[in-house]
Amino acid sequence: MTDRRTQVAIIGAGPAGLLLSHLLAAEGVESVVVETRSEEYVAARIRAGILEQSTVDLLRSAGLGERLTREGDQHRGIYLQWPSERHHVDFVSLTGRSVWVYGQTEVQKDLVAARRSAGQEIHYEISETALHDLTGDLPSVSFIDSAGAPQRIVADVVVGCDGSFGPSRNAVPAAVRSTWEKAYPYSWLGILADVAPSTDELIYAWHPDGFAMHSMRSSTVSRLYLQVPNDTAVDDWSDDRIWESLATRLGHGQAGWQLTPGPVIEKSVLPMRSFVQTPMRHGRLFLAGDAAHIVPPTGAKGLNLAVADVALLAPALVGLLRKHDARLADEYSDTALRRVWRCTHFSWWMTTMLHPSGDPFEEQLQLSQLRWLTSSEAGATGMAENYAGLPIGF
Ligand code: RFL
Ligand code: PHB
Repeated sequence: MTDRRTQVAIIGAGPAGLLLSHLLAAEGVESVVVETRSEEYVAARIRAGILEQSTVDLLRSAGLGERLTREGDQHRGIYLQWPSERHHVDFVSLTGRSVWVYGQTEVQKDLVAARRSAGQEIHYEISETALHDLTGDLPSVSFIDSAGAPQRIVADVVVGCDGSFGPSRNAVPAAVRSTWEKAYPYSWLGILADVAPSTDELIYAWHPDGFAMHSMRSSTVSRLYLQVPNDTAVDDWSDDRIWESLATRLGHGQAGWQLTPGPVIEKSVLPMRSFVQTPMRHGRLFLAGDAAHIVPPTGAKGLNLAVADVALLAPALVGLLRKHDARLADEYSDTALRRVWRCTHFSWWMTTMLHPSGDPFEEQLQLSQLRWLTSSEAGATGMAENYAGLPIGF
């Protein structure tokens, strides 16, 4: 077993883990990152597409905004629609804040490039990650490296940025942790298509057949989703069937608008759930991002929430490790959870408003809510404030 001593051991090289190592390095705090997957696999995973204003501001101020500014597409708002109606909700005029279309794959590539040029130590393709001595002064993370050799990182602090399936959250003893969870009775079938988007901004569509959404990655690549039953097999949906359903749900009563189909590059089914684990700190273990909370994708919050956690955690760890000031670290869990619960509520609210449940009473309430949101400035402003994102530290 080889021991390596560092200040912060970070488990997971997704956006939360890499951004944390980047922000810590900028303040002179050393970290080592470990990751089960390969660098290529992590960078190719197709996930989030929308960045909030505060995420963009943070990435820019951290020196990660150059390509985002060049290639990202700033959107003023979104379209909300239901049969025969389509309304634009303009976040900029309502709140002065906007959102950006810039894929998580691109954020990940920018982070990898920045960490590589800074010489960040990252161990990819590791296995058997285990956390030790989390309530002592010298916690550690052991693992088997890509060459099969046992390794151990001994640190002042361990941060679990290992997403929904990593070991960190379960390293908090059951007697100490609380979890809240909700599964939804539907999933999303998502496609990435090599075709120019048929819309200038995202469309969220309520339809009696199920929710549909038109998003995008660039001026030539579209991302679209369909509500499907849980346990749907992706092979049951041919490309033709997907495009027909999208055209029906997105085009219903939209005179003069057409969905342009194109070659499907990727196709997958995503289950939806809400999950929160508290506290986000146990001894010298801190949790950030999907390791501590999961939201259904309807509100576009997951990646933004991971970034917001790290934006709080980095100064907290700098205070703890460089200035011997534990105040922000002690407040981290409570402060982060305020935003986590706000985003958990917003994601649940967007999800339950837009996915017809089959219950006729509930469906009338959904439509009533959509009409109110798109006709009342007060309603639209509440949605805009949550979607475009509350300031870091909210
Ligand atoms: P990640 O990205 O899952 O990274 C965790 C990393 O930890 C590694 N890992 C381990 N490493 C070492 N040892 C172990 N034992 C490990 N176990 C796991 C994993 O391999 C992985 O690399 O978590 P992080 O960094 O917290 O980032 C969270 C975001 O990835 C996630 O919230 C978003 O993708 C959610 N999300 C969206 N968020 C948005 O803000 N806007 C969106 O538009 C949006 N759309 C989406 C989404 C997620 C989706 N899927 C597939 C879940 C759309 C989709 C379809
Ligand atoms: C996406 O582009 O993948 C995306 C956008 C907005 C969402 C969810 C996913 O709410």
